[in-house]
Amino acid sequence: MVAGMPTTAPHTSYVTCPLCEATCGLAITTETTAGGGEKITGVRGDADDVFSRGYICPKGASIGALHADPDRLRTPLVKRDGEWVEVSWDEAFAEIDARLTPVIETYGRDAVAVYAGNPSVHNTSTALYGAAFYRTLGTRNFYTASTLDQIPKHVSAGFMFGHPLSIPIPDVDRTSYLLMLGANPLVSNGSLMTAPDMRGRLRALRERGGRLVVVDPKRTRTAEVADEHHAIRPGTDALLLFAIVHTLFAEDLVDLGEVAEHVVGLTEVRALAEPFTPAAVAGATGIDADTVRRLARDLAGAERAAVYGRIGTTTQAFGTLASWLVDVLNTLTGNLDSVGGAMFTLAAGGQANSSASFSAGSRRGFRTGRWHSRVRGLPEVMGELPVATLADEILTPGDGQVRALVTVCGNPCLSAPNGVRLAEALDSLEFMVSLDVYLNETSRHADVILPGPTPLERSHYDAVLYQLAVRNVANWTPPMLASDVPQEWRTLLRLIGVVTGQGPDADVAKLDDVVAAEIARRSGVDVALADGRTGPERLIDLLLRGGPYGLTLADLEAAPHGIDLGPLTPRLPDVLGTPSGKVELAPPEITVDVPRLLGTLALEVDSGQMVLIGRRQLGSNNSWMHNVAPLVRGRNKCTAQINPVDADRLGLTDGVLAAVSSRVGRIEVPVEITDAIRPGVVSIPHGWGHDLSGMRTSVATAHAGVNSNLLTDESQLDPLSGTSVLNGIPVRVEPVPA
Ligand SMILES: Nc1nc2c(c(=O)[nH]1)N[C@H]1C(S)=C(S)[C@@H](COP(=O)(O)OP(=O)(O)OC[C@H]3O[C@@H](n4cnc5c(=O)[nH]c(N)nc54)[C@H](O)[C@@H]3O)O[C@H]1N2
Ligand SMILES: Nc1nc2c(c(=O)[nH]1)N[C@H]1C(S)=C(S)[C@@H](COP(=O)(O)OP(=O)(O)OC[C@H]3O[C@@H](n4cnc5c(=O)[nH]c(N)nc54)[C@H](O)[C@@H]3O)O[C@H]1N2
Ligand code: SF4
Ligand SMILES: [Mo]
Repeated sequence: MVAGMPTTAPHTSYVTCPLCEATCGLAITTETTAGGGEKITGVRGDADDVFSRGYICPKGASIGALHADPDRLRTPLVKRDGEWVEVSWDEAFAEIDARLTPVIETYGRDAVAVYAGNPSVHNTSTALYGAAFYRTLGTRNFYTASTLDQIPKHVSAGFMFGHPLSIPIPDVDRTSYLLMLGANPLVSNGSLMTAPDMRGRLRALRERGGRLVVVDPKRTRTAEVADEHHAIRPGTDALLLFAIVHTLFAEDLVDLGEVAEHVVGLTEVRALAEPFTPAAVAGATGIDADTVRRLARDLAGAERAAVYGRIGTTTQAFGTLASWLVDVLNTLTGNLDSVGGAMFTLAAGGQANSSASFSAGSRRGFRTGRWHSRVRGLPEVMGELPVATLADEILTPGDGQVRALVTVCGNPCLSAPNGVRLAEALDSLEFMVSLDVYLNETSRHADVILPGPTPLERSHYDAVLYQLAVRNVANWTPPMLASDVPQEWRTLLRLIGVVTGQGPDADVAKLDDVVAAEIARRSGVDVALADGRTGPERLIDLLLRGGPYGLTLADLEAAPHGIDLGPLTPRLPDVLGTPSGKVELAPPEITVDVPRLLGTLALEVDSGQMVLIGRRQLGSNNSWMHNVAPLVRGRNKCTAQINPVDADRLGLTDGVLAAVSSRVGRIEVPVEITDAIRPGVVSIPHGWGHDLSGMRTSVATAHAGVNSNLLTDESQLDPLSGTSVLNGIPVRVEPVPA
């Protein structure tokens, strides 16, 4: 027998893919090698998964390659005299204690900033224990990828429904009309809408006679399977949505249906919509008045309809207004909380809006601006400050300056605006620690890097994303493979030990008890019910026990393909957490921004001005999966897509390098001419630009691409949410001089 050859029969494990929001079930086969190791021999979609029914995407199919990536860190690294040294976990924590503790003692907790990135939500350890760490650290300098993403939707949900996670989800499986703006789920696999196999779900919608309407400056894959596509000018969705609202009132099409008695603010909305006539917005949006009126009539006339907006509507200048208007439309057309409309998920555990204290009527509503950022005076939202101002807080001297940073699953040097300035800021810190699995664009600036196990080496329960699912489901994944890398919940508990002055080797079991007791208290259950379990297993068991279905972890352990808890059901008024107990259709905290939108109507549209938008790609996961060889194979995917009309005008041909410049930066990127993109718009994907020095990402570096965020302007934010404007950035596009 040759070493490495399989020696035992294949074994199949069923795991929930943690790589995006779709929560697909995977069936992964392994064989034991002669060396005693486990070798992955196949990854398929789990045909028996109650939610995904066998669906899988290229990223999920590459989870074995991700797991086996030789560049992945397995040992802590400490930078000594500019060189990375592999150290033991004890040495790493000794270093952290020696350098972080003095910062806290000298400058206080706010001098330590945290940046939590996207995968921290998809990782049960970092989602649950990260929250405990951030709370314990108690810094006001808390930053996450949410201010590059969905926080406008939290703000609108918070003020309208009383809790930022009470987000209405399109009931795609039962709707007959879906108006989708700024989303491309056929590539992204859906967001703020946990729904594996969107292609299948949208096909089913059309097969039952329903209609899909896509609003996007690009004819995306999703637009291609739609009944209608409207190529809107970037950044103008709030105008379009307001004009639809206007039309509903003007043509007497408003009908709130069952929820009427629970809604206040109708007359205010009507008055606010007054100036936004279809004709008034046509010039700015590029969508003519007749089309807007027809969209309003179709939406109102559909038996069951849902309006849904995503990245293109949140990471833009009017992100909160657009997010709010999406749900204003759902309400005005009688589709809020209605079957086939936009409904509230009832998750099996961990959902604030179904928790014991919520049901007991402690409805404090939602607030922002409880504190402000020191340098730019930007309001706090959900305990966070805008990532766009992190560099300011580090670089600007004075009382309250950020001196140390902890990153958790984040790569802001590529994902946030102006990565060059942020990199400079990170280099000026007294201390930085990255919980990360790669030595990459961000972690290369750290003093200590703490890795974690691969997705196949840890347990998984999607406590967050099941709260946003199009069906009520629950699925538990035990660790599939053993790991010599400590679980990240242990690492985070050790960090809690450091920041609470217990030193580098605090009693992790005791700290875990404290976290569990807190979760039990909030879930309204006795912590002893989960006796015999520790770590995330115990927390999930407690959350499930406190949840509305009374499940236990044992129930999920007995159901490797998941438990289907049924379609969404109406939840009004119980789901509401507003002080009034009503749906606030015109919250003053949101409508205060309407005059700014109104101001854009008077602006002259400059048809020669190019604007930049982003796009997602099937094989990418923001910045970090470009080191997985099967995903970056083939032609360069980091291109600037422009319309043939613009290419002609600007003297660009397919494949040549274009120089794209904005107020803050300039990049050179190959041109891809396509009539799928609206004239006047250039689309460049984010997450590329892996050609920096000092990294350990050999595959990504060989497929570097360029960082589109060198063009995004950190001064441009949606004021209500602090979210960066990543779509609709004015740019110049020209040939690179030979
Ligand atoms: N221009 C533009 N910019 C954008 C966007 C856009 O549309 N356009 N999109 C924005 C959006 S929506 C988002 S969410 C952000 C994402 O922003 P980030 O979350 O900052 O970036 P990611 O690329 O997701 O980087 C994730 C990091 O986590 C690490 N990681 C992965 N798995 C694990 C793990 O299990 N444990 C640990 N400890 N680390 C892990 C990776 O190595 C990587 O360093 O980007 C934003 N930036
Ligand atoms: N394969 C893959 N899947 C992913 C990710 C990934 O990087 N790769 N990232 C994950 C993450 S973190 C997130 S947040 C989700 C995001 O999920 P989606 O929101 O579905 O993401 P995108 O595919 O970027 O779709 C955004 C669309 O908005 C359009 N757009 C840009 N500007 C505007 C505008 O002003 N108005 C309108 N109406 N449209 C506009 C763009 O052309 C694009 O088609 O995807 C997740 N899934
Ligand atoms: S769609 Fe998302 S959850 Fe499903 S296999 Fe792909 S990456 Fe994994
Ligand atoms: Mo995101």
